[in-house]
Amino acid sequence: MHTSVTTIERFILDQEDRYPEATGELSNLLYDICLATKIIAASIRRAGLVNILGASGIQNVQGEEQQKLDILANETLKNCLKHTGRVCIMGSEEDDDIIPVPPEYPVGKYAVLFDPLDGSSNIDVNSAVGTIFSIYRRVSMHGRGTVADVLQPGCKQVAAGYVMYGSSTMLVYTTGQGAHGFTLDPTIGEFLLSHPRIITPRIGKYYSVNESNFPRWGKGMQAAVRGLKGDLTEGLNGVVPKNSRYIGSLVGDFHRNLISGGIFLYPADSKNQRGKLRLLYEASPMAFIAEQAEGSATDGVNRILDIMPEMLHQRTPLVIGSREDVGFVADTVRQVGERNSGAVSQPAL
Ligand code: P6P
Repeated sequence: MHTSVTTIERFILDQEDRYPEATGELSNLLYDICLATKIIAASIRRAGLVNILGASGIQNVQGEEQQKLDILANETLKNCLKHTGRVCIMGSEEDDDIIPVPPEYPVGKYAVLFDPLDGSSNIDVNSAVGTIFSIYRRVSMHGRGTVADVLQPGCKQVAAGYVMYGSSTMLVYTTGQGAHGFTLDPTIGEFLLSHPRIITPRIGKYYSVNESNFPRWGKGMQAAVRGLKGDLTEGLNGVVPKNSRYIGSLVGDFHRNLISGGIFLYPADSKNQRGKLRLLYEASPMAFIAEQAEGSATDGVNRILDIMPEMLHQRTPLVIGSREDVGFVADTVRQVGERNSGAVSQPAL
């Protein structure tokens, strides 16, 4: 029986055909990233068998204990991208500074940022981890790429995506023509189209947040999360009470909510004044995907994709997922802010 399977390569080409001016470079860059994530997936599947579990004894720029798989994922992505002539500069959660293309290789017109293995603290307990990537067209006019090529607002992304290494390996990406999901068939080593044009429900079933931080949030965020649970003690309007789901891995929590409907929150708090998650290689790519799936993403109040980055590892509060739920949080934060001390213009605490 003929099965109409669409490989990601075929899908990317079909999308490219809609742009007569397309040169195929972005398509090839997306293939390069797919190859890197297949290699990472294979390593993760064997992690329990080969001695690549556990900490490396090295700390990354975030001051976080680098897991061996973090390093392997980071080196795999850099090795799959640096020689292609499609990239002018890279940025990674695992590298202190921007990553130039080695002088022996040509440079191209794209800047690529990535979190090579997000949620890596979950590796040793075999919980979902993922790779997140974000692609911009360079803004520098010539030569080897510069930091300006990566410090662009999320609305300038030309593509973004993530790979979740979960019960199956799934890739979700967008180039601004919707968000589409592919599942890796390990028997043939191909990502096959499994979730064309993902649309996230306007109202979600779940809310995902680390509630142990509740005492450190601002009053507005505390009221909003109470409202998500149907607790209307604030006298504000609420939403249909949601179930709590939180696995401590952005990719895993985001993906569940994207498919089923839900809201993920990592607010700023009195300890993390700018929030914990990073703007360029976590919040912005996920925000691009969320908006392409008819969801939305804010820092609690302001649209993530409008934030102008100032630093490579800049952090941001993040509220992302089902459009009406994200809107409820923003409205609640504003109402509480106006009630307590005048109009709110700063990110929600
Ligand atoms: P917490 C993983 O370390 C991560 O960067 C995200 O993947 C995840 O959403 C968040 O941190 C979890 O943070 O403070 O709840 O453990």
